[in-house]
Amino acid sequence: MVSTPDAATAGRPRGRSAVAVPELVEKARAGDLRSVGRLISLVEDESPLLREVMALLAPHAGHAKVVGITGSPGVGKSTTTSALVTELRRAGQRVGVLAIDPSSPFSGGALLGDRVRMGDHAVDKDVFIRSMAARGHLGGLSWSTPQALRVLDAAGYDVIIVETVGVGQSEVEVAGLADTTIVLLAPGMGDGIQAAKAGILEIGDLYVVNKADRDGAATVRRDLRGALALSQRPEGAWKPPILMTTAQNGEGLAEVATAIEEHHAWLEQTGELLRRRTRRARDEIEAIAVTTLRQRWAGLGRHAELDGLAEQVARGETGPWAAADVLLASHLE
Ligand SMILES: Nc1nc2c(ncn2[C@@H]2O[C@H](COP(=O)(O)OP(=O)(O)OP(=O)(O)O)[C@@H](O)[C@H]2O)c(=O)[nH]1
Ligand SMILES: [Mg+2]
Repeated sequence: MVSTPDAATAGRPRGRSAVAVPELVEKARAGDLRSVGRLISLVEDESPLLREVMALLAPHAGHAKVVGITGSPGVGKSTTTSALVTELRRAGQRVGVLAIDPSSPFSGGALLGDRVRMGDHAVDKDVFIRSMAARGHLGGLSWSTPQALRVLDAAGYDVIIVETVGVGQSEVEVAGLADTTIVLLAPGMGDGIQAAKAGILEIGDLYVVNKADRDGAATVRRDLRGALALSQRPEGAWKPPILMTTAQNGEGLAEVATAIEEHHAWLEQTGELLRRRTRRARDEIEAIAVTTLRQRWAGLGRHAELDGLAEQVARGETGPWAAADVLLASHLE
């Protein structure tokens, strides 16, 4: 048997010329963790190969349940994620985890602590864990995350957990990416009304008060229940439950897994699942389109055009809207 050149190059370390996309996609779909990792690296590297990768993956995606976990630093997101993975594995589910740090331009290193906390699952071939920096992406979180999700979805993971470090706006952003958003709170994290921050009362499908072993957990739950009762949700909307966990020893995580199932069933019954996924796809398309456009005029030797227009606007020779029209017209063909 003579091995084909494609098969020989597909397993090599990163490097554009060494990548044979169809083989890589096949291997990833067959459960090869290294290939899955390489596809996610293509997302991180904003590789031009993504056009082909996403086209090949698209028919195989749409099966995974996407669960977002958000909350202030230190509430126990990583510990909860790890405990939830344990719970889901017990039920035989294959699980992907994406830990995203929207504030960090660094990949991996910034979230090294998370990897250590996820150590329990390091040898489980049905668990894929990856830290991803949202980097200085022109398109930000909405550019990279849906594409990384598609990789894991098409690779056959039943549940994908997206953990984001909560920094203001990103909490709301991640809610737009997930089917089910879990907002995590904990006692001893500053004032009791942390829930009112960053629109957290609107985005949660499940609320989890973690560190239930600590004093003050019941107070956090009570305050949250009061705040949620006051917040406006439309008629017939999902009523988010409040659950208590001690992630450190896995207590309460079975209930969280059940609540995720219940919420997912509700999403399917009401048609909200398709609506959410359509919204996610819409953001993704927009992010790719805008990024592509910016790349075009920032491309080699194309800066000159924007610079020239900028000078004209600065001199008062033309207005910024007319200049933008010129720029768009020359890049949209
Ligand atoms: N007492 C107690 N401590 C916990 C519990 N869950 C997590 N912790 C501890 O809380 C600290 C923070 O946990 P992490 O899981 O790293 O929290 P995080 O939200 O991922 O933190 P960042 O990623 O830095 O935002 C760690 O020291 C955990 O051991 C719990 O249920 N009870
Ligand atoms: Mg963490």
